[in-house]
Amino acid sequence: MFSNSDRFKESFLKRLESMCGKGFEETTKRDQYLTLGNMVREYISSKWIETNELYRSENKKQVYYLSIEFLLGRLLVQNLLNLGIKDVVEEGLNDLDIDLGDIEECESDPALGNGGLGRLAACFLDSLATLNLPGHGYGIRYKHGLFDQKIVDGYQVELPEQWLRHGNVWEVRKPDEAAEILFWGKIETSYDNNELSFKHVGAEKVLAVPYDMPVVGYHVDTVNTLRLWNAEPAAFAPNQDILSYKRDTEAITDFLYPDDTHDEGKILRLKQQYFLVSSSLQSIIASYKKENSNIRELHHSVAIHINDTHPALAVPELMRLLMDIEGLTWDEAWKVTTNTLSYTNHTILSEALEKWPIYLFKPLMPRIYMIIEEINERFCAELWNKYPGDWHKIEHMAIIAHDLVKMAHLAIVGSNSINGVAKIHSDILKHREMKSFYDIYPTKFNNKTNGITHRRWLLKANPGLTNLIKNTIGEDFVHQPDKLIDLKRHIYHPDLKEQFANVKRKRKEILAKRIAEKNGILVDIDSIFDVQVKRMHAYKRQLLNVLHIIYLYNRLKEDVNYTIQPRTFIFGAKASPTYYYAKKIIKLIHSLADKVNNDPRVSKIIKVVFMENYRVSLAEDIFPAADVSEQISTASKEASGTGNMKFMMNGALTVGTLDGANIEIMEEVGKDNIFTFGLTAQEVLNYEENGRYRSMEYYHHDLRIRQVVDQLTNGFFSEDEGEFESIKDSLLVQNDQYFVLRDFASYIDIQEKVGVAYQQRDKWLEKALINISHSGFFSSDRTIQQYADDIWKIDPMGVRV
Ligand code: 9GP
Repeated sequence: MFSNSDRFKESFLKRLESMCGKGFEETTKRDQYLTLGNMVREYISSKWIETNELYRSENKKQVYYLSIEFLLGRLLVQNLLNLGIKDVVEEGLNDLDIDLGDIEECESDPALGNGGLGRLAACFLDSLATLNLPGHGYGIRYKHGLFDQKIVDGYQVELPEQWLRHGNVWEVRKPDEAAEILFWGKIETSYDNNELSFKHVGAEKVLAVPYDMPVVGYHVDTVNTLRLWNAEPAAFAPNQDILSYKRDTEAITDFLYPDDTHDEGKILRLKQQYFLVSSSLQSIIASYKKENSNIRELHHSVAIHINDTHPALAVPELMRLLMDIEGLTWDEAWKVTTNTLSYTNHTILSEALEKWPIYLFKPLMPRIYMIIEEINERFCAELWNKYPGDWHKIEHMAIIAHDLVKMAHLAIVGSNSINGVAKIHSDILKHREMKSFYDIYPTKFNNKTNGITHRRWLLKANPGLTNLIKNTIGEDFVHQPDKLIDLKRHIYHPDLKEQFANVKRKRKEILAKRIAEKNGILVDIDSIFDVQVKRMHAYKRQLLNVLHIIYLYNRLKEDVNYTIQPRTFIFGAKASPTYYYAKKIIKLIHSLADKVNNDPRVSKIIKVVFMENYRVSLAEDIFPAADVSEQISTASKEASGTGNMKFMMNGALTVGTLDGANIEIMEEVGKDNIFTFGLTAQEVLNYEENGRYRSMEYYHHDLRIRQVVDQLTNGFFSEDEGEFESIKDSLLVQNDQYFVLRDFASYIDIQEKVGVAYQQRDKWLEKALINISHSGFFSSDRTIQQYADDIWKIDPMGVRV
């Protein structure tokens, strides 16, 4: 049905009318989207079945990527591209006067994740399938993904996201493969034939029903699987209140990241984590046992990856399944478990390294807690042998300490590989944060610098740039992104520079139009589009960006002769609903935008725009239009960042600290093609250790700083003067934990250099093209190949068509 546009058109019309029961003219865009989506899914099905058959018959090792987040983004156009049928479909639709872009707008943007972590997981799935690697995702089918953000009077308001409201054409429900998960109850221990056995009695049962989604590789036959679990009532025990049981059960998969500031929310998050892990492991073992008889060999056929600490319960759960269900001894089970599991750490921020209070954990998962206790005891005994008498060290490394279960420690002890996500991050893990673990397990630690899929972030998001690159260096980079380096030979060619400038301009026009429609702000296409889009967090320092804008405003007001290259500062960010400081920064950006954009003179030179509801589909419009990429986290705090890579691939220049993958971007493009500033990670860590930083000194000694900080509360903004008091306090009273004032001066300097550099148009274009040429290294294909070779030890299957 997709062999040529006429055949497609014919099948599409027939299907549309029969599916919707109305004539073509009466069908809506949504009818058309659903029809096309169903046709594409059907087309994928045969390849999907073949891939699964191949996996069964070859019985080679497969990897299962367990992640609490998969930030997929829309799938229709990406699937068309990967299947190689986008042109045919687009042509056929055009004949019918239908625009594919309009149809795409009907697809909801599945936001089953928060930010970098979840988007990385989605990029990895795309790369696994494209490299013909047998690798599948396991996650949760949240009924409501990350909230929809509305801005009301400058404040963030959260609305429930509704991606399933109109159904999901890509998923297939598989009730026959449901798994049963047990919570609460107690464990009865007994001796049978000299063997200990454990019986879980009085448990609350939850049914985990899988919904499978196909993951289509680019121009290959491989279609892997993303399995998302849905929580449903299992069996009702007598005396159970059916309604509350149903409500409690379904709540497990209702929301991504329930509010965990109170115990009830914490229990729900723990339930989610165990639910994901138990259902996934049961399913993995069941599928292994279909082709293999010896469970002791599981690790030869299966690798299971723990993405961040959320699925760390895979360690005790795999032990439980191997011992209690499969009958292995502790030692046998431990060998299989540790050889099967690997773990990625994505942050050193202590708030994200989960620790669960025992008083919640133990009653909820009694058997799992018993197993963790045993793992902990054995681990501590090992430590005692190594460091006899060093209680302090043992306490510090223990999995259970101070009435808390430490998930990162559990993941490290139970895995054969622990990796960070950029060189500097992995070094910090090895030599500081996890040093004591590195000392005892030096060979387990390694680095895998993150990557992004160029198929979404270049081919799909920026077809204009993709075509320009194809016309300049051919198509090899499409399959081998490191070939983008070939572009470097052409960067001095005036035609290429002009054409690139045109592509960028067109994308700026598209974004400007969107800004005009959504924000009612008219922006200057010739201004620098200076963009900071990412989650709102103190360490990412959107505040530094804001203070710089206030500084520019002051200069422009104070000195009518002060001229700079016009700039449009664009922000996009969601703040976690209970993170009040982050929400205040959102309000601050809006107040600043009001001030700047309404000043008749200043607004001709700078503008501030906050784009509501930042999400994957919006990002696809933003990255191609950016000139400058703001990556200004406090050095050492951003494990990697992946937005930095997406900007670079679309020819934006980075303004960044020496943090995360910015460092590797600098190594790739050279110091002249990136704007770095600020404290190094070492300097930040030294300050944190020696406590010698005094933000007040910077406030008192630098008049520019004093002025902008005072403006937060002196009536400069039209809000009441207390509105931004907490932000000022964070800088002065709380001694500026993220070194905003310490880096302020060097940020101002580098921003001046950016403005000057932009005016040297020719040189700027060369720098942008150099960035694109070197972005191939940051393809997730490279990252995934490294995981496959070094950690999972899996080989490709299938063939390229
Ligand atoms: O904050 C990191 C970000 O730097 C990294 O790029 C991303 C993917 O590795 O993970 C983020 N971490 C989290 O979202 C939570 O650990």
